[in-house]
Amino acid sequence: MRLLIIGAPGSGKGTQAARISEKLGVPAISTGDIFRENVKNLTPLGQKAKTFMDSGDFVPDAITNEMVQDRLREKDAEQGFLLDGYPRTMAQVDYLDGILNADELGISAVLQLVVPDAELVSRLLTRATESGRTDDTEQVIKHRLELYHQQTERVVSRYSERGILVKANGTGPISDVLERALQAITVASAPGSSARG
Ligand code: B4P
Repeated sequence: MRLLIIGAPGSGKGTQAARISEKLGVPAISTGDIFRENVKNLTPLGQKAKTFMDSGDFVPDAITNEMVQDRLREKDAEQGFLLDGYPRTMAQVDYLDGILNADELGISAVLQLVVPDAELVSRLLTRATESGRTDDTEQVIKHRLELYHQQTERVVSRYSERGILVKANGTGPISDVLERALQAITVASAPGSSARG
């Protein structure tokens, strides 16, 4: 299975990706986590990414695309993967198509987690008090949400046009969201499925 999980910051992508990947036996690959790991280890990639992340901007496509391509070439991703937080721009959509088309592979399903903006802000402000993430301040959260609406919603529309998008309500207890997400993925990736949104 080759799956994507898309949602606004705070929609629970990371939370659900870990659980879905465990259930389905494919690695969860989070671009945000890879960047944060690099920032923590002071690698050249981390040094390039840090300024963008701290201000809530996207890391430039060229850097992000190359990093994803390298990660998808690792052995554990051969049989499938769950990409969390990528693609977020139309250029990234095209790049991912190029990587997959070269190996004659397709995307099984794209799961969008839907959560109202007010709840997103409140979740991230709660996380800010616990995690110390430098991009969880009120002003930066607002900017990350704007970028999501401006750029990533176009990505969502593109996958919807292709008929591989499924939506799940991302509010309520984490276990309920997981159940809805797994159900949506199962329906979407069934052969001949027409229940796609
Ligand atoms: P990410 O790490 O992807 O950060 P995010 O979009 O804010 O989502 P995150 O994973 O943190 O939150 P989640 O929805 O899981 O990216 C960080 C930065 O990296 C970006 O701003 C950008 O600079 C860079 N980057 C990453 N990918 C990139 C790309 N493709 N191109 C360019 N730049 C890129 O939400 C989790 C929170 O919600 C948690 O606090 C959790 O406890 C809570 N939560 C989850 N489910 C809940 C529920 N049901 N109820 C209540 N709370 C819940």
